[in-house]
Amino acid sequence: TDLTAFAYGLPKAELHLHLEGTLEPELKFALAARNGIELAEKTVEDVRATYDFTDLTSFLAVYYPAMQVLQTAEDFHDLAWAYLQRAAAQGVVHAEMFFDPQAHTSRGVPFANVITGYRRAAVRAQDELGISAELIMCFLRDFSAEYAMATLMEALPYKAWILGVGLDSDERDNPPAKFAAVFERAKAEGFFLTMHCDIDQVGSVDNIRTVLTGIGVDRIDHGTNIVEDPELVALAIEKGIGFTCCPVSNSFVTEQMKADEIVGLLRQGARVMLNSDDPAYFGAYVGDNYVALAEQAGLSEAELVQLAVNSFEASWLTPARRAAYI
Ligand code: ES4
Ligand code: ZN
Repeated sequence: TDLTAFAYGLPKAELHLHLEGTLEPELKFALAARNGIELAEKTVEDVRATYDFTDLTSFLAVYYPAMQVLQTAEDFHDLAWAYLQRAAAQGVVHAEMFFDPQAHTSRGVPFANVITGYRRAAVRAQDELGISAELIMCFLRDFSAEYAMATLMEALPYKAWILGVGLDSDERDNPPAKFAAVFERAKAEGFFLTMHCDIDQVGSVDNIRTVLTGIGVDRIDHGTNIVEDPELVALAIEKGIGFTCCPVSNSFVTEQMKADEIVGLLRQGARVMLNSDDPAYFGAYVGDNYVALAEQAGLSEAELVQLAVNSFEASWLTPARRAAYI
């Protein structure tokens, strides 16, 4: 349709994308075969039948076990390269991609396999697709702060390949304050900072206040519960904080896209933009998220353009490179 063509054609940055969440069933089977792994599911349909999510917990229970097929640097390369080609087809010209090293090191896969494979795909995207791709290393918040700090230390030799650090996985009982020292060290090392502040969390607005006024993040992932506190919204707008919203993901882990919150923030001038989160699992890449929210909320073309502009303004591109896009 016209809307789809317009949404896909808009040049945009994707800022909230978990590389491990781009594992499509077809690639899962190919990697399993290459690594001699027997999977419980026999067909692509069997795999998709397990995508029956009602909340974050039921999603994570499918997401982590699927990663067993990712072992060699080549596997990580193939995963990221497949994503980058799909993203390019939906108008992505710049991607800042999350990866979860502890989801791999915790099962014995060397950190070096993960980072070298992903980096090779990022470089290839620039060379062959003309899109810039960067990596953001996320800590798994349901592991200890000590393991996060050890992961940060393990990453330092690869600092040039990592633009920032983030925090994901299950937020319940794992608030941002648990990782304050890790993020302070990361900031001192020169990394940009972001953290998930999920929409399904009771008391999420308190976590948002902590990350904005205490830890001092550059962006917030999701974070739309900030609408509960108008003074905090005003502060976020003043600071130019980016909110990496994921409407289709929201509709899987809660009962709705949170369109009112996202669009309300957009119309107040907050730096919100749309992203895909875990597109292989939620069935929607970034352009599809623009289409879904536009259909749900009746967005104008000018508002879709504003979302795309926000994606560059909230990106961690250097000012000179950002200026090339907006
Ligand atoms: C995630 Cl939807 C979501 N929430 C928290 N952590 C995640 N990691 C990958 N997808
Ligand atoms: Zn996410």
